[in-house]
Amino acid sequence: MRDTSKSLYVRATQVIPGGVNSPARAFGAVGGNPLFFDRGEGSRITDADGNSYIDYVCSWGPLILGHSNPRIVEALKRVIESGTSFGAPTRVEIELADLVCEMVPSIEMVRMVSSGTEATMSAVRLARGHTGRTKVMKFEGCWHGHADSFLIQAGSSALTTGAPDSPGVTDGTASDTVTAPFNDLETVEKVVQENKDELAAIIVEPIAGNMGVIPPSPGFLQGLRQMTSDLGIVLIFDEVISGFRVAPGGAQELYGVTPDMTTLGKIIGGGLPVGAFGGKKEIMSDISPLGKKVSQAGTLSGNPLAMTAGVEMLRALREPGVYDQLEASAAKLAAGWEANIASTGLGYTINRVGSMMTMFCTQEEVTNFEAACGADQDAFSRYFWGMLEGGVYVAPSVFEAAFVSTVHSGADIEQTIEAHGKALAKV
Ligand code: KE4
Repeated sequence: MRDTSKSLYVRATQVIPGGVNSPARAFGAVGGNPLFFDRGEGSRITDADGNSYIDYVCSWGPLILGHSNPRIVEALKRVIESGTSFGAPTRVEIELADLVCEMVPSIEMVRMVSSGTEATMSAVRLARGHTGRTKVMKFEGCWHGHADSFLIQAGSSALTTGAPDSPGVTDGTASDTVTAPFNDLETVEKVVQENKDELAAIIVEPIAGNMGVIPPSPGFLQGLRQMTSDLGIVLIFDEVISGFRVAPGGAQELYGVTPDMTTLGKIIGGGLPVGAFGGKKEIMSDISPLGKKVSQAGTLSGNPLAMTAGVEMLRALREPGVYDQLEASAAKLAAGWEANIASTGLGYTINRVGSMMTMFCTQEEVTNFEAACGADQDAFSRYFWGMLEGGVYVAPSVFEAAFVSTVHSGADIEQTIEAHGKALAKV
């Protein structure tokens, strides 16, 4: 009997907790069982039941060139027979590091790892080792992966599963993390002053993508930059989502604010496991085996397959016109969604920065975590299933982004707008 998502899910739950290898996929916010997918090609993915969807999850951001990008696939075919991992340096790691440093000038040196979590965890440890200070500030609703220090009022799957302050994180660890509302400089100032001699770093998603998309308010990033410069606090931009997404140089290029360190992931691996942290040479020179020897390591760090995919990805993104195309497609999609919202009178809010966007089922402006949590999640769940019926796969949680790729065609956008209108009618 042919496998279905349902039968695969039943089998998966026997051996994999919740049947998923990441809770973001568990459909916790929308009910029902997760879809299992067999293949992706361009803008479309096909599930185990043979249903095809236009995909806006894009593996949570990496697939800015779509699924099975021919250029990346061909490059991987060329290298895979030369070996998959050596646990020793390879020339392709230098190629990707050169590209990252060229496209993100604030990164003078970069260390490759195998996930965004590793990148952010390592960046904070380095900031602590470099400054000799203990505390880190993060923002309510931001998600920086699942390292203990970040699981305090965290976003993304921590929100979806209702555990923004995760069990298993000790009080000792939690006491070294302070939080403030995103886009609230006044509160940041207050909390910074209360902790200024202990704060090693402020880590921020310069464009929040894990409580839904929330752009920085005018002056917010500039204010963080000023405060951290004045007090010798390391400013870390977590650009795991926004890096190479909203501009070749990420959010720091878009908003003209230069952090001390940047964390990357997703897009730089072209769909393979990757992360990276980098920044000022003065700071990076304290990571082991250099300087203060802040410990950090990884068996598959700089893996030649992930590096090869990343090199092809970034070379493609450097080509003229890519970001103009992404902006045109995303703007057309957003305009169609706005028109649908207007015709239903629902008054829902759309936040968009370039090719990342979220529709919140609320009439309020969404500028922070509290406002995002005020959106109608039941309405979102009905919307999600309505979009699926229309052949469109958006993230199974409002606390995520919809991503437009270079291969979402005009016809895809039109079909998505039509499905969106029908889904709203059922909300
Ligand atoms: P990973 O460890 O999942 O590669 O990256 C962690 C991370 C760090 N920083 C930001 C800004 C991120 O968005 C992420 C991971 N994003 C989530 C979804 N928004 C990944 C999906 C999942 O957890 O399954």
